[in-house]
Amino acid sequence: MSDCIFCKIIAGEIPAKKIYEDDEMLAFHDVRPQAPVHFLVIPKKHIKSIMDIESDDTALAGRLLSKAQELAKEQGCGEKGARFVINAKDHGGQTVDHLHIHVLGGRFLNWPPG
Ligand code: DGP
Repeated sequence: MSDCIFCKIIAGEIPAKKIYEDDEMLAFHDVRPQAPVHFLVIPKKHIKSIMDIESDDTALAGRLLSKAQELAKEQGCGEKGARFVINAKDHGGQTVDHLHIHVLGGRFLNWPPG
């Protein structure tokens, strides 16, 4: 989508610190990190939110989750763990309307988030 920040990152129109890329997904560091490790895993397909995933997208969603886990381990979170977050729509605190998994780690994270 032409007005989507994450689609612009995928297209290379906005720079990002990428940590992984393949034909269907991209992972990059969050511009406003909330923990020593904070990156996002996104599909290249523009899906607005987890609320908009359709049956054709479920295998892709599984691969996004699997890659998030793999990258979390690569970023040093394998032993102590990490938090995997998907904000959805207004009440979920989603600010960028392109599906993304936050992966946060490198410090203890309180729960509930508030
Ligand atoms: P959410 O609130 O779940 O929609 O989180 C969106 C995240 O995206 C937020 O933590 C900041 C991050 N973000 C927004 N714009 C950019 C950008 O241009 N580059 C990068 N790397 N991250 C961005």
